[in-house]
Amino acid sequence: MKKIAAFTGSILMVALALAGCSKKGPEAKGAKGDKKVITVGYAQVGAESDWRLANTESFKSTFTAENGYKLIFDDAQQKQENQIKAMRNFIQQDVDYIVVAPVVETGWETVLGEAKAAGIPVILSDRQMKVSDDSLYLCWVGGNFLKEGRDSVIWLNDYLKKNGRDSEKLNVLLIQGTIGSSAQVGRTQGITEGLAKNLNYNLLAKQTGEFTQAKGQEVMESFLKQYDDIDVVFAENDNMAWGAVDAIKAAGKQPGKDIIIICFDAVHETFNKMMAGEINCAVECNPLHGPRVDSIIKTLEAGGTVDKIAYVDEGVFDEANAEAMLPTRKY
Ligand code: GYE
Repeated sequence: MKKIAAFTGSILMVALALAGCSKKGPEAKGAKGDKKVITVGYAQVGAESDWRLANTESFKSTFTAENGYKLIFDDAQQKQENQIKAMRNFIQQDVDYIVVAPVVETGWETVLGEAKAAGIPVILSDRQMKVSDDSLYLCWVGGNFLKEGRDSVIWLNDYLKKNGRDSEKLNVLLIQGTIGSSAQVGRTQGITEGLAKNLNYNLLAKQTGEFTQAKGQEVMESFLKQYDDIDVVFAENDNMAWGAVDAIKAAGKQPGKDIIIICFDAVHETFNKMMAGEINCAVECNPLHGPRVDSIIKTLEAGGTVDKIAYVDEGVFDEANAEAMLPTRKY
């Protein structure tokens, strides 16, 4: 049985809808005394970045048989149509929960409606969806991308001040993530709004690097051909920043010195690059959502309530604290 009784607040409506549609009875629990195995289908974005690999690992190591789960994992290779197909497969297999990290924000109503009609709760993790009716999904847990974007510019403001460069005019470039993903939308908004508050910042251009290292490098190469005076590069994830670092070196410039590099995620390799002085700042985005989704499901199974939206706490790291922080980092 879908344990969806006793929801409160904004979740009440979806609980009622799901409970009404639920087609499984207590008999689904198996023989008396048996512990029910919970089947979870995870529609993952892809394997585009180190953050994503850490996220996949977090789900695979959490949703194990020992922990009472059967995990059906699907890699959508960064394509929404593949994710929708995966969700339909999960519905057909009558899983207990669907978990999705939606590649983009929009276009989910139909498949969410199908899950709802089948009585299967949908939990969003990592990226968000923008849907006309929020009761189509149960809840979401992930990073606060708008705040991450804002934090990155706050770091830049402080850094320039500390280095006596706060009255300098600076040319800025932005390498964006997958266009239309909530990680891109939030970070771009936070960055561009932050930059617009200071007339010294001149945003020359922004272009997507699809959250991959290869694309990030390509975009940086073309930026370097177009502009000879680049002061700051924001890359909306670590891997694109690594690609940018390589492109800058190949162009005979020093990343982190000639050009300030700021990125998002803060996985181990970025700490190494901050310690080597090639990346200046990394705004944290925590990928370890497996245990968070596990705890949501356990709460629901016990008849409890969960928050509709839950943001994870995230920090900001830079050259000054990278070495001290690295041993404490889990990804
Ligand atoms: O920053 C990036 C990944 O959605 C927060 O997706 C996630 C982003 C992350 O590919 O590295």
